[in-house]
Amino acid sequence: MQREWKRIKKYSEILFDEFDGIARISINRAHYRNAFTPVTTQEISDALLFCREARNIRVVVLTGAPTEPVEGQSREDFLKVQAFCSGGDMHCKGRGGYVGGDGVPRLNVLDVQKQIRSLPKPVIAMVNGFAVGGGHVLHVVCDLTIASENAKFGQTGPKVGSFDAGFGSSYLARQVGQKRAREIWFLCKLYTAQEAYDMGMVNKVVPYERLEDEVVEWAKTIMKRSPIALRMIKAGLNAELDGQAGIQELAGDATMLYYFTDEAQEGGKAFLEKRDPDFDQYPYIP
Ligand code: 1HA
Repeated sequence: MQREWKRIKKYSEILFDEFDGIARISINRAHYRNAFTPVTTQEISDALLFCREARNIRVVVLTGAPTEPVEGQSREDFLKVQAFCSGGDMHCKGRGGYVGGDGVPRLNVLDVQKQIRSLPKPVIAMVNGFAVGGGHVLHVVCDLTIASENAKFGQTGPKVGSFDAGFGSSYLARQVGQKRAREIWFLCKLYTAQEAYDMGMVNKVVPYERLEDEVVEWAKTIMKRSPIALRMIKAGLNAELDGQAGIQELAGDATMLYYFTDEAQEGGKAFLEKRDPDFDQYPYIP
């Protein structure tokens, strides 16, 4: 089905669109299999910040822009060149990080990973082709992954002089188990969407033409659920892995809920009225 996605904001290396409460962030560098530069990741960060603030956005979808169809190109050949993201752009890999126009080396995709995990809204990776290297890690950190049948998954770091020993390893291992995570990193093989599904790092595999419909259906179902319940579940699942930083997120959400109570309001009111707070009026629930 064709949808009328509305452009939220114009960027140079990503597309940022909205449809019925769903924000879609597409890495738009299809000629390089949607590899990211420091600019791409900075733009994704900016778009995620927008999604955090925007009250009408309930679900975020991360994907890669498709290539332009070439005349005479078969469906099979078209599908072979599609990418979700092929990781850091090797043209900018310098000493100390990926180097943009300002000459400064950065690993700012790590900020994007943290933002995706701490966004209090579900993020779905819509994997339409290669999810490789740092691009693989991006799908790993999303809450859900829906892939098309042509998608290919894998790490390349130890082959190309890189590694992600953070979420790209530890969180991956939570999804596929320690043995599989080590295999993925040690061998640097590519896996089919079905293999990635069987390993537990993909929620569903569908034909390419159905991918967006499937993702939108999942998003619409999610949007029928209680936003605060989803937010708390996401924070709780993260906290289990994220130590103090995870507890901070979950605790922040608990504080937010506490501030909705009369009991919390009484504390502030009493301070401003220069009297002792009367907390006895609020019931203690066993
Ligand atoms: O590990 C990290 C980090 C760790 C910690 C903290 C931050 C990190 C940040 C980033 C990363 C990384 O991402 S390291 C891993 C970087 N990525 C890769 O090693 C993947 C490189 N690409 C590939 O292995 C393959 O291109 C592919 C499996 C995704 C697709 O293969 P295919 O279909 O055979 O296409 P190919 O011919 O290789 O590529 C098509 C075009 O896209 C080529 O350009 P062209 O010769 O047509 O001008 C190719 O150079 C370009 N391209 C593909 N991937 C990248 C790329 N150009 C730059 N960077 C890429 N990553």
